[in-house]
Amino acid sequence: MAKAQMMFPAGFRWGTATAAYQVEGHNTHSDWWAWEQVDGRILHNHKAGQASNWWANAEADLDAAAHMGTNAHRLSLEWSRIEPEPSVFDQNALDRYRQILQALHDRGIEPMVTLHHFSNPLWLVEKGDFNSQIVVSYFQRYTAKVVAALGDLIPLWITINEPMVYMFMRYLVGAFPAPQKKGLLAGMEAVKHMLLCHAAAYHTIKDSYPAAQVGVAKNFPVFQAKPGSYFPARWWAGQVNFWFNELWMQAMVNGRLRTFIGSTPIANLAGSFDFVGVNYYTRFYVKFPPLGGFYDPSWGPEAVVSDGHYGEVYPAGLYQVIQNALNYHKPIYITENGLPDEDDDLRPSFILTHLREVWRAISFCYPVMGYYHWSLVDNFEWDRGWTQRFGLISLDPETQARDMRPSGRLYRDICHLNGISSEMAAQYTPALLATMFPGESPQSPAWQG
Ligand code: IFM
Repeated sequence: MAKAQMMFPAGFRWGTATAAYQVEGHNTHSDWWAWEQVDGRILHNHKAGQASNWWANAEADLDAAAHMGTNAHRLSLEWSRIEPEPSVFDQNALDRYRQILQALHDRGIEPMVTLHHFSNPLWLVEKGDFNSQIVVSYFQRYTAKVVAALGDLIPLWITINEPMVYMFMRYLVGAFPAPQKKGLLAGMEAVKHMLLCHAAAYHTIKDSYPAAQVGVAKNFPVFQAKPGSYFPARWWAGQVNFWFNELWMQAMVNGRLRTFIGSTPIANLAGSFDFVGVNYYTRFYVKFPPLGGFYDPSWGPEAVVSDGHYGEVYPAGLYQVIQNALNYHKPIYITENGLPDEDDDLRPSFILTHLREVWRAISFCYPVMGYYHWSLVDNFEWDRGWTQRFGLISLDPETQARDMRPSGRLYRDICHLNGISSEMAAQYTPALLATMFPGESPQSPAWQG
């Protein structure tokens, strides 16, 4: 039977991704935990609570990840667990992380570990966290502790997750736990301090483990002016793209941060990344003039939009951001890609169409080393609480009952094949078969033979 296949290179990382606060549960020393307690901040006043219960039993989901045939997983460490009070490091927490990392290795799953994923120890917030340069020495000390305790188990590191999303949601939108100072200037100052933290962590890791690969997971939305827009709108979309997508990357390349009036050097930053971590979700039509919101959520009649108006499903954008990432001349990992889709009616085709873009990039010899689907299991989605379900495995946070979604079974088939196939399209998303694999059908002679 000759069914069409798009095969990936041997050793390609088939991964899933999670973050500590979103799955572990009971991170009571985190700024998010305190933030959630006030009504009106999280949609429907949802609480993380025990989340996906990973602190007690990550192993259950890791078994499922192994059963799926994944060979990579991206997870994060919760700083507020490791250092619940300034200078007080919790050995039990480090031991538990060691257990989880070992559990990954034991299942043939390579860990990629994020040091900072949107959550701060409460004590750090009291000291001004990213508003103050003081954060850099604290972040370096935390990193050094993690490197000493866990470094032998971590081949791939992410220092900071989605720094520009973090800046935007926290300093400009105000939907993430409040910093001491808000607004654009404070936000830009925070970006500078995040870059300094990144550089300090990069060198701390490399000093002990020169072969470790260290990067940042950067969210790269596609920003566009609405089709048919005039020059000012297109110019503005370019500006948004520069400040949100390029600024951080250029700083890591050049060691200089562009400001509104020039640029400022950042010590030890130039060249401090070994790969580009791409988080890709969607395309935004940028509003011009930017009044009453920065993007236009009327996606157009053909657009497929995921739950809760999270965003347009736009697979071609993944290819575009991979092409842009080539500018940095480093290996590329798709460190997050996924969508909220509780009833799983979009996810199977989302996965196949996005992976086709990855395959297309690889077939042009673009160095894409792995794909980490967000997420392995439903988890606490920050300000949107439990309303958005990203998991290949569904979760009832009350009972902790889990069920593999059809997309989880599809991902299992993909990992086992090391590719995507017309047979998968026929089985999981028949409507896609003709467009993705023209001429292929279960009725065709090739499938009968
Ligand atoms: O859940 C988040 C994750 O923490 C960061 N990237 C986007 C995901 C989906 O919104």
